[in-house]
Amino acid sequence: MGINRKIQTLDEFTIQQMRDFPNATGELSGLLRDIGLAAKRVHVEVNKAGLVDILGDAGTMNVQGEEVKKLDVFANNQFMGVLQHGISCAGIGSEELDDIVVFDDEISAQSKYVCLFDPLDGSSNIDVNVSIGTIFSVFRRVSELGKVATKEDFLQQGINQVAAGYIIYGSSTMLVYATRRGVNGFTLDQSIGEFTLSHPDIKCPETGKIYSINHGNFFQCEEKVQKYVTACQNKTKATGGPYTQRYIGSMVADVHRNLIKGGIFMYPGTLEKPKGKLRLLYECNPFAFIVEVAGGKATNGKERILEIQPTEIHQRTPFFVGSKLMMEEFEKTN
Ligand code: AHM
Repeated sequence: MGINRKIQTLDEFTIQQMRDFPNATGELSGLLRDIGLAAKRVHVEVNKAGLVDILGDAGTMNVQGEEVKKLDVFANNQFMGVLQHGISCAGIGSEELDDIVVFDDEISAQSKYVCLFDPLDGSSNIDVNVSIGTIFSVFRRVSELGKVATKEDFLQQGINQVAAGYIIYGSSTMLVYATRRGVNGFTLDQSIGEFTLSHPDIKCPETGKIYSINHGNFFQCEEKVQKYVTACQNKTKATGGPYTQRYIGSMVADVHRNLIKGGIFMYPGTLEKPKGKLRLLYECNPFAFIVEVAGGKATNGKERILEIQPTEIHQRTPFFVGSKLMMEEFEKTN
């Protein structure tokens, strides 16, 4: 029987990438494998969300003062669990946790990496069967190996990310991750329970026709954003349009679509929330890294997301991300 050599699993792919670096220890591959395992467990629960009692609120609020859904709690526990029990991660920061958690066992203290994640982004969409996702960001520690990780390991500029990625629980479940070398997408093949390479070397189209923003906030946004959105609405064939507005309210799905098809995603500051809604460390930084590696751009409207020096784990920022030329047109708007 012939072997289909075209199929490459996430593990095989990361190990193959590692072979190009003779000094690599395999820790990053291990970390990605751990994340893949948690993602598969979350995938199973997301898929039966309508059948069992995991819909609805868990009855608590997260540290952002938002309702925590039961699947959020489950996903958080899964990602935290695999990272704590693996050998590659010295500590985590999560949207669902008030503060960072550093692992103080001997093996974790020797681990090179820390990981920040949003275990289930777009959770308000769970009850209505809309795509949701997990987002993660990996940094090399700046603190001394052998000791427990510190806050400084987490409060690094996004430019220092070693890897970043997301899992989208959609019509199929996909894991997409970036290192400086490229962005690759893996689709979960349920027949073998493995993420397999389906979208090698993803590039974000230079331009596109999709703009994604919550229009309900239009009159709350600064003038520059209003002008750009109006310009998007006024695009004609002659000026590269017409444009299409697409906004699911699940950032993983919105940015994933724009990454593949070309487009711009915006979550600006509003009068009520001048810093916007999205979190720098585990929502914007990872997507900024992925989209930049794929050839696009990401800013807070004034500066590059990846150059912002974070001061707190849960800080928010306005976020604009997408195809290079669309981002440049937005930047030029005044
Ligand atoms: P969540 O973690 O509570 O789901 O919030 C994050 C989500 C993003 O996925 C999405 O882009 C945004 O919130 C949508 O917010 P809004 O409903 O204000 O447009």
